[in-house]
Amino acid sequence: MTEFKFDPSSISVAHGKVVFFLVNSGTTQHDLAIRDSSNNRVAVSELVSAGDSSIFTVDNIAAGTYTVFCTQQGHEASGMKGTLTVT
Ligand SMILES: [Cu+2]
Repeated sequence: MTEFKFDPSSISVAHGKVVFFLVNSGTTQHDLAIRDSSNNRVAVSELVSAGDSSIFTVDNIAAGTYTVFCTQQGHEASGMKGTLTVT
């Protein structure tokens, strides 16, 4: 995570338990939230400070196409989002 993007911005995983290793290589706080195609927020990580890292576990995610985004003000609009494909 940096200002203002996720790298990689496109992620594919198998359904079920998913573990994200979040690394904030930027200069401000970021998080990673997941919303489904109906705009329901499925999960959100803790805030990760600049230079810090965090394990983010989602216990049971169903197959589908999701959007990942940063919930911090203005970050998604600045490009901090991506696609999570769950098969
Ligand atoms: Cu952010």
